[in-house]
Amino acid sequence: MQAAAHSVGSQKLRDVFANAEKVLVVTGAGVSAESGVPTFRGGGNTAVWKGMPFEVISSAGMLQRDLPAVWEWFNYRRGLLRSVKPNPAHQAIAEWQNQYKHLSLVTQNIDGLHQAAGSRNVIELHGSIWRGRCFDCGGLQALRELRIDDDVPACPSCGGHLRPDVVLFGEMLPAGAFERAAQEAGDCELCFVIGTSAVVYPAAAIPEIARAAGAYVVEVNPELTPLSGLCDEVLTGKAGEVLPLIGKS
Ligand code: BV8
Ligand code: ZN
Repeated sequence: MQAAAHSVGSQKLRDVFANAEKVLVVTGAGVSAESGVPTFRGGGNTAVWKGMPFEVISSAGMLQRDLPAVWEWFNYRRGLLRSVKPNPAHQAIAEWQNQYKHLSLVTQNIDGLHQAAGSRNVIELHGSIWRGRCFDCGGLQALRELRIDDDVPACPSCGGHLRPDVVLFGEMLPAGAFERAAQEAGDCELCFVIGTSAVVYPAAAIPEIARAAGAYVVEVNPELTPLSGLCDEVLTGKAGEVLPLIGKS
């Protein structure tokens, strides 16, 4: 698909984009790639930290075995994120939210860039790198201001150990998050799937639910994914270049 100067996608997409009332946007690490945030899988290899594939360092097992190592991994990533800004893909999605009666945004990303771009009511399926959660009292602690050196940060309310408020492999998603996302998928007329390799579950099931419910499903990704065959339309390209052109005549 050669991106014409002013529009991308089929006439069908332009029609659905113009007339839909209920829209669902599902995003993964690829939507933040143009902001300089490394993806997990791209170019065939998987992110590795100190010799451990990220599914290992970002796992419930590692939290039990070595909490300081988990903090070191997320401190490193939070350090990377301090200097990044939302890109045109995040901005396009935030603008769409003002255009539609009902647009819901479901992300696997923990980087907070959708919110930084102005998106509201973002369903964070896998939590946020900017929050800590207390093992003992369950209290949440904003981490943006918190100076974290190598120790495990303590809960300001009860002194207990904090953990990153992210969903690790082998852990359940935040209460109600998947259910809300599945509800939106079952109701939407148009579903965009942007920058995800669609291999991590249950997140990857959301577009499948939208498809099964009859929504027009559109994938935006420079590479094909296990989901591509299930989509009504695949826009092959970078989200920051493709999204601003969608619906433009
Ligand atoms: C659970 C937070 C149950 C932490 C994350 C069913 C089948 C098989 C396995 C399972 C299954 N059900 C459960 C599992 C196990 C596991 C899983 O799915 N494993 C996978 C690896 C097979 N799932 C879980 O463990 C989940 N929990 O199932 O609990 C349970 C039941 C009972 C009791 C207890 C528990 C929890 C999963 C969540 C884990 N946490 N993140 C952290 O960030 O470290 S997952 C993390 O990885 C991300 O959040 C995201 O979900 C995933 C990475 O995927 P993507 O975001 O898609 O990124 P990726 O790099 O892979 O791809 C980027 C894409 O962008 C590429 O396609 C690329 O081409 C594209 N791209 C690149 N540049 C651009 C672009 N696109 C557009 N524009 C560009 N410029
Ligand atoms: Zn506490």
